[in-house]
Amino acid sequence: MTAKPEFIGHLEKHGLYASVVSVNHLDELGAEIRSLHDRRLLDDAIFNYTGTKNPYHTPRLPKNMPGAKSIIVVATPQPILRTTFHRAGKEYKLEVPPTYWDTLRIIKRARDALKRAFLPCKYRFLYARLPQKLLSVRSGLAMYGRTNITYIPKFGSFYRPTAFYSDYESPVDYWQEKKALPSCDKCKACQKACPTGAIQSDRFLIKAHLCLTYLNEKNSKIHFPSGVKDSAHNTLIGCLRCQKACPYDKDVRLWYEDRLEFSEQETDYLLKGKFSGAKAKKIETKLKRLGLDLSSFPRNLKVLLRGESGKKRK
Ligand code: B12
Ligand code: SF4
Ligand code: SF4
Repeated sequence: MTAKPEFIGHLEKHGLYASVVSVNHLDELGAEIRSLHDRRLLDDAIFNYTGTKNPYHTPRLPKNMPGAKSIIVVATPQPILRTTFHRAGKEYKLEVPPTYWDTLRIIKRARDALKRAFLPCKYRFLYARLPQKLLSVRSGLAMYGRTNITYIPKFGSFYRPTAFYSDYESPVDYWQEKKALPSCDKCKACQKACPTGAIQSDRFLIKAHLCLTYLNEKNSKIHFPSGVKDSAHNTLIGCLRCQKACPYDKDVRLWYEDRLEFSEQETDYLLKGKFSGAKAKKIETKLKRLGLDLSSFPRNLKVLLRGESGKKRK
């Protein structure tokens, strides 16, 4: 058996996890997602989620690295971000799930770690837009849960996968069959916790167009469907219900980083939803540190605070 490439152990010493596959699998990665869409198992809105220009399911080798040899995927563990809003004399701690924030910093950290791991060789690492979960699982780095989110040892689903094309030719190609978490056979925790019925018992592939994240990442002008209860909302963007319910996330579900506070005036401003000029720019700069922008305000904050004050009245 070929030994594990040294760079993987080097990254682990710095708290990052990695795997590598041959670039020859690039087409297979995209084709697998496209075939779900062709078979009408994947909604158009999800298939086209990142736009129709360079979509994640039709990856192409970058023009400036035509001789790429491998695709390396790096997993960076990330906690939940907790931020504080002040409203009518009360303090509300609201959450932003892992992977929404510090994206550029995480990509840079992963690339820098790779560069260091290969020294004195100077390989190149170019950011790759492709199906990141599928790559993580096909490379053996992660496993799928029935949530359709992917899980690594120790950090569960609390990690961001980042893929790079590289001119490094790996002696090992970790490409393999997809694996599900061993407990998914008997467990229904995520399905029970899902507030919108996106996780179904008769199929592994979720109905992603029902997922709350799909609904609350849309522009604030778009209302939530009437069937979505106030109690469904649990984070400023996205949703953490299925992740918090999963036994594979038991060691990380209370892993938080506290970041920023919004005064009564700032909270009121965000809830009014009339954004323009310097004030809007200033608050948007602040929101960026949470991985947010003004597009999902006031809707998401309004509905979340409504649910939170409801809870306090009980
Ligand atoms: C489109 C998209 C969404 C859509 C659709 C989600 C979905 N499930 O497809 C929406 C907006 C709903 C969404 C939501 C979220 N997303 Co999102 N999303 C993406 C994006 C752009 C593409 C995902 C994709 O490929 N979808 C297409 C489907 C078909 O792919 P798939 O889910 O991998 O499908 C596989 C499984 O179903 C599996 N499968 C099917 N049957 C079976 C049977 C068995 C036995 C097995 C083993 C497997 C298996 O095979 C399928 C592929 O062939 C990626 C970024 C990227 N470029 O990859 C981020 C990404 C996947 N999202 C991410 C995250 C974190 C989320 C949220 C958790 C955010 C949140 N906290 O709210 C939620 C989770 C929702 C959920 N339960 O999936 C992370 C995942 C990190 C991780 N640890 O896995 C990514 C990688 C972004 C990132 N870089 O951080 N997302
Ligand atoms: S993120 Fe929320 S809405 Fe989406 S599948 Fe998980 S629990 Fe359901
Ligand atoms: S909650 Fe249970 S069924 Fe859902 S992903 Fe986790 S182990 Fe699998």
